[in-house]
Amino acid sequence: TIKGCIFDLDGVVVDTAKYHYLAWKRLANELGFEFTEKDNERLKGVSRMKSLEILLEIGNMNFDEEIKEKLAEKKNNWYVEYISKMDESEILPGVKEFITNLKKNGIKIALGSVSKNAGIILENTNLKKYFDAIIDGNKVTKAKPDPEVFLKAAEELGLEPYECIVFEDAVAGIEAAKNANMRVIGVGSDEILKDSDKVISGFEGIDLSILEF
Ligand code: B16
Ligand code: MG
Repeated sequence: TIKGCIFDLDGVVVDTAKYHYLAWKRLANELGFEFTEKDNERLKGVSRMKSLEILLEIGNMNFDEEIKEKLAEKKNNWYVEYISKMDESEILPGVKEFITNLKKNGIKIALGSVSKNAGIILENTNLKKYFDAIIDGNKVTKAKPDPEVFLKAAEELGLEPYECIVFEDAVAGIEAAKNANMRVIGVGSDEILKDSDKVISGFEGIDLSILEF
């Protein structure tokens, strides 16, 4: 039976995926090339530096390490500017109700994000109190699809991987959950998340039966 739920942050709990996209697009445009929403799917769940590599590959560009650090920092500054204006209204529909319901039923809750900015987002949206364990980009060294983030989350909850379910919106995140030997529910579009065990379009109207397989 399932004893813990691990939530990805960007794109699952809050719609920060759109802010990552806007900031990367701004950088691409400044460098002189287009960056589409479809391109952006490849960046979801991927670390900041790896995201930059993919972006530069799309734009057919390359820079030395020092400049790359600067570009990543520039993107992050824009991103932080966007997320610093966030509040509770940006929590995705049904998320709080679903998490509250899980807690009432004795299920433990963890955050499993590779973002180094997770803390600011949880703070601004007042969500910190819901989580029994918070694993973010400051606690992991390997980004998804590496399972590290989810394994650490399970460990901090005191659970075995098979007792946990992951909620993810990114292809890399689904792979990471599979690599951790966990069940994974995709949040988003069927087409993109076809490798997950189940797909939901969002949390509105979702009850505990979703955890049954
Ligand atoms: P940062 P998640 C991931 O968060 C995002 O999906 C991904 O787009 C981003 O590049 C990564 O965090 C790193 O974020 O630049 O804020 O450290 O989906 O694992 O919650
Ligand atoms: Mg995500």
